[in-house]
Amino acid sequence: MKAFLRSFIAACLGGAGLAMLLACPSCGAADQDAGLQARFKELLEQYPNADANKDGVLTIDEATAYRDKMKRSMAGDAAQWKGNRVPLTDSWDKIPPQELTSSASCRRSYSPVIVTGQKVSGLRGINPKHLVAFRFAGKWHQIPVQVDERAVVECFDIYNRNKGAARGQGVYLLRGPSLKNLVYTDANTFTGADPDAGLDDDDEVVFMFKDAGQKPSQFTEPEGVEKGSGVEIEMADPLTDRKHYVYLFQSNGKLDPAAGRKYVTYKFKLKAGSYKDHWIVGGARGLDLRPKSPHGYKNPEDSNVSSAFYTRHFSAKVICDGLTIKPPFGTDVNILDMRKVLFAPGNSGRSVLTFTQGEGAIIANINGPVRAIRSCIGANSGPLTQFDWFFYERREDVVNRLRVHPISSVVVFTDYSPAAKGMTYRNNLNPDGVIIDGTADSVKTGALWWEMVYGKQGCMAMLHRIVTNVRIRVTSYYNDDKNTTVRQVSGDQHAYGSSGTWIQGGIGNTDPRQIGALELTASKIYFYGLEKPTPDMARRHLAEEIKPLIVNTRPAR
Ligand SMILES: [Ca+2]
Ligand SMILES: [Ca+2]
Ligand SMILES: [Ca+2]
Ligand SMILES: [Ca+2]
Repeated sequence: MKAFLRSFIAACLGGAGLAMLLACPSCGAADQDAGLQARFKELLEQYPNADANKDGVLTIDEATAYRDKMKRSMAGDAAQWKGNRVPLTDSWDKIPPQELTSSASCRRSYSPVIVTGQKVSGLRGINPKHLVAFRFAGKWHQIPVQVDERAVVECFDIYNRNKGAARGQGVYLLRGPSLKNLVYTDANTFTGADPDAGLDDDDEVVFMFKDAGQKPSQFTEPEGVEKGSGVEIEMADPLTDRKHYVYLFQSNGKLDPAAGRKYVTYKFKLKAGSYKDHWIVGGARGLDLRPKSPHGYKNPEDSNVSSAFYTRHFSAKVICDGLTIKPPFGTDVNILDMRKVLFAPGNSGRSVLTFTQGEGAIIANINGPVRAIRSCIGANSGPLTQFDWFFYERREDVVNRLRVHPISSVVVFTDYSPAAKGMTYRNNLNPDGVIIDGTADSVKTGALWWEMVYGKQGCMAMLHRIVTNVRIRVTSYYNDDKNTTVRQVSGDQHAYGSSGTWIQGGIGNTDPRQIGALELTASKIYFYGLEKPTPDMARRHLAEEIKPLIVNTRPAR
């Protein structure tokens, strides 16, 4: 069974190539054809095992034999993973109640409130730059608000319809329109601006919960807003039974929606220059699929996110290699080696390196004032796989949407840097914690709800969530060993507190280009700068997320 899976996965490392191989005609005479020869050369690069006698040349007989073997594998797989579908489940529904703290400590001060345009229909159609927000506390105070426009966009368009895109190792270009997807829009990427320039139903309005206030006993409009435009947002907190209010208005055009604040700043910097002029969608000559240093990254970046509490750094599409926590909660040193994604620890088949070097695009870059968004697409043979980051003042949400042919497993983890030495690592299975010091620890593994790291370098809590209709087995990964023998694949040679979620058990097809595709979305939420680095603090954040605010909207009067 294991050997079978391994061979199947090895074959499936190239979904598009495999389709090509399966379509490969056993055409004896046509091997003189130059186009066919080029195709065989490409197949050989993707499937070195197909070269049965290892002479470096893929013959038609070898390709045909390999194709037939793969066809048998695929048929076996379909039968094996037929029962892979289960009802859509949210891992948070399985968390035992004792993992959640009492409501008394509930504050939600790190978190945003997001409402769609549909919920504020009284403001539908207004210029998003004219949306302003207020809280009432004895009098009106303007608070920062942001509209993030969205639209249903064909992913092939996000890839600029592959204009000028070259093939190459690990590059799996879409062959045409593939998936219409609700995404954040951006005039500076090939996604483009929202075709509906006004505030419409699928756009999002976002502000911070900490900026909410009371309901005024007598409603009068604040200065600078259009008469009768007000919408009351009522937020009922099921953990405290208290109600909180924010009021949205259409401004007369003279108010700044940011209210003079900037909770987070995101500077997307593609080293080559502007995105639309310089981003390489497909392969690039001379670049390795697994570059040994950042100098080999395709589309190198020096992109930064920063708030009063933390910074993040990206060196390329999904290469996140910087995280600092600012004083007084930290020392602003980079505690991150790299955020990693692998089929399994030590397996270099696919990683953030190959995802970066393969086909890819940025869906949208959005820069504050309330939040920043970095939305990317492309993961080799999963060209529709999507990686979204949402950055708030002291919270970050990372959302990974898997859209790929069947894979055996995936591990998503944080590998800390040597500068994280001395920090304590805890999670729901190991609440007493272990020290990140490059010396092995004994930790219990299993499904993760929360993790936490803290030390003088900084402190943060992390929550994990998986929503899927795939029958999976979820466990955790932990490796703290500066002289580890586990191949590190990306980043430096050491494993410092490598920790995260490991999804096993065989993940059936999640590529929506195939009929009956399954779904799997894995998210991680970071909270930066904790008042107390105790398990209760993590449980408090978890309780707040599991019991979200109940948001109601109505005309303000
Ligand atoms: Ca829209
Ligand atoms: Ca719009
Ligand atoms: Ca240790
Ligand atoms: Ca490392």
